[in-house]
Amino acid sequence: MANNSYRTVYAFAREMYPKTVKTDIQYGTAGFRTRAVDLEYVMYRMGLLAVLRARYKKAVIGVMITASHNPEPDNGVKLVDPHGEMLEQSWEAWATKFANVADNKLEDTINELIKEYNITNMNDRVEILVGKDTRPSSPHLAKSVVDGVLALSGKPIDFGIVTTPQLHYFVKCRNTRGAYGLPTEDGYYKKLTTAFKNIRGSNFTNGNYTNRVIYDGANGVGAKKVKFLKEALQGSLIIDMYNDEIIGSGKLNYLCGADFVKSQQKFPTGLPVESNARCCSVDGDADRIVYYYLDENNKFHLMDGDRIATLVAGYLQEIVQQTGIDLNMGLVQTAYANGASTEYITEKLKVPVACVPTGVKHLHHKALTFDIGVYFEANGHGTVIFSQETKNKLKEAAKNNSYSEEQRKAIEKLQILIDVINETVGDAISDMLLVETILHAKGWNVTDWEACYTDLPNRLMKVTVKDRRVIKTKDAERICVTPEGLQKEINTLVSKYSKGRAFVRPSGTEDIVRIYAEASTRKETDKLAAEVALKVFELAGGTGNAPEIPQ
Ligand code: 16G
Ligand code: MG
Repeated sequence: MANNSYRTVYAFAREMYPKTVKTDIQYGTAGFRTRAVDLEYVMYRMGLLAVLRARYKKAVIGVMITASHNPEPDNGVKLVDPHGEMLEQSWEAWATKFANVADNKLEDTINELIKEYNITNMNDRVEILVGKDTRPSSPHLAKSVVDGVLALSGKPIDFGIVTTPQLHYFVKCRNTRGAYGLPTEDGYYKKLTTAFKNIRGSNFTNGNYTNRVIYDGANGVGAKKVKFLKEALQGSLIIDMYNDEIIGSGKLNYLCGADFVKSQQKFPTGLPVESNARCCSVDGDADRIVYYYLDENNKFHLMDGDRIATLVAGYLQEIVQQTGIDLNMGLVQTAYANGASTEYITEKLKVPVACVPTGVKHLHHKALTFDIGVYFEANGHGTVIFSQETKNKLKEAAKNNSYSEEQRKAIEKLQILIDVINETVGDAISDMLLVETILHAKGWNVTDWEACYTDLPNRLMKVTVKDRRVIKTKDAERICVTPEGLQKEINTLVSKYSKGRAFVRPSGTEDIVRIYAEASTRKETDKLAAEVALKVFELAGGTGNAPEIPQ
């Protein structure tokens, strides 16, 4: 298949994008992520791969340049599949292979892929949508992707600076020929805000709910884009924005943003201190959101992805019941979900919960098995997916006179609500509009929301080991299979504590083992986490200083 017309690929690779790094990198849970200076040839090769993927799928493919919540010297890239979802797992291995082959083996690798998938339409001018976040390194890395696309005669369409979920949305719009929405930024704001304003009606406040939120843009694309969102919202929601320095400020994600707030459990820098005011933070590419507030004593209260998940699932459950249509709804979480949230949602709200391994693709995949699948990671990444059958059922029912007026109102509401949601992937902007819609409907302020259940104290720790691959897990990462004996030790430790739970797993993004623990008190939780960490250190080849057990 390598004919003369593809000579440019290899010339480019040799002259302009030579492989500059010897060590291999891996297409992980969120694509490639490393120092921006090491990514040029990787970007070029992802441009090539995107064209091949698009020809194989006979569809538009996306390439997003971002390193999400990582600090500014880093950057990264991930591919977006035709329905706007993450790249299919079997192609992750190809991405890894493409990134790591020597320059003089690139041609062979391309041919190998073409052969394996029997790609015969190598002349199709497939469209590749390219998006990037606000990092100073992003524009020139985007150029490398574009060169890769052009080298294989694909058609790059550069969307400029967009959020990750916006790019996912554009890909889906393009592939559904506009049925999902207009594939433009304006189309995106219009779809979301029209639905939002429609549900909210003319009463912007309700009960304890006030329509103002303090918003931390993490000095990234989430700040840049909210300006447009605000215009489209026409005062129905007042977004007071902070941390909105855009390019070149060097402060992206620094002491602010969703990852900082969630992992440090702290109020971010740059926001005004106002007791009981509803605040939210997004991450560097705006695909995660967490809420929080400071109480009268300046105590920090976090409303993370679990809280959002329970709020959303609970509300949808209510509406679904009002419609009188039989729809099965489920919530998908990971082992990191706070035990109290799982208990609340299963016992109180009676919504079934599924647990899957960490990583958006696993959650998304499982959510697809329900009529309405809600998924959220504790870190604030999540969305809701409605099956096509569900959408059809709602459409039919809306026209069916045998439903009562009340039922039809609920059906209509649910249909509009679907348009507030970006179903392709977790989307901070869309999730914010969804949370605000539900709080408004319930007439809740942030403390009413928090009162649903009380989180169990929890602790995250990390341990460095010689080779993190010695840790193997099963049962959605809740059970550790190797090294032998470790799980038994964890069980013994956990059994000493009331409401104790702990698990360990190798990180997919860093060279470490992660430990999670929860128990009924803060002191017990810290102790349990450290004890488990020490066992990992002892049995899994820990390096450096052994974890200390607090007394
Ligand atoms: C990536 C994942 C995120 C996951 C995190 C876990 C995507 C888009 N992102 O950021 O879902 O929570 O990795 O990191 O899948 P870890 O494996 O280092 O704990
Ligand atoms: Mg992100």
